[in-house]
Amino acid sequence: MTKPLYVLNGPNLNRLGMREPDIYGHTTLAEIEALCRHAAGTQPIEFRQTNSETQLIDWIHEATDRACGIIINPAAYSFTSIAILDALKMFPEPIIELHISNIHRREEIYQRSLMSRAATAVIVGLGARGYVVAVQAIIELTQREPAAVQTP
Ligand code: CA2
Repeated sequence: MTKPLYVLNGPNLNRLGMREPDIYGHTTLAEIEALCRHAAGTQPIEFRQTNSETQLIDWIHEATDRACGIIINPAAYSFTSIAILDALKMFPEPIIELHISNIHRREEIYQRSLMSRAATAVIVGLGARGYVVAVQAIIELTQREPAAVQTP
């Protein structure tokens, strides 16, 4: 059975497309979900959003038992949550951390994501298109054969 890909979204991202379009664009989270499903083709996706840190941690634990990869936009928890970082560190498959905006061009409080230490790759600043790129990349990463063990 094909393992699902988890696409997890943190606080306030349910308001995308409604405010601050100069930073986050005009695309709503529902539209982003549709883009992800289209990009994923036959790969099943669990696409979720929560405003709760606890819920994100529980979903990462759930993913650890059943997912082939995680794409996560932890939003503001990127800069504060060691608990989410610890949960991500337990996840054995590829993780892509994603931010719609280029956090490195923003105010200092938005620049140092704690999550990046656990991420296989990080995508920032591509807007909603970043999710499509992340889905394509993580499918490629998860389908890659593990490196052959060299025997003498
Ligand atoms: O660029 C991103 O994807 C962020 O993760 C978004 C977070 C922000 O704290 C990060 O620095 C970068 C904030 C999400 C706030 O969502 C909004 C949605 C609609 C309108 C305003 C904010």
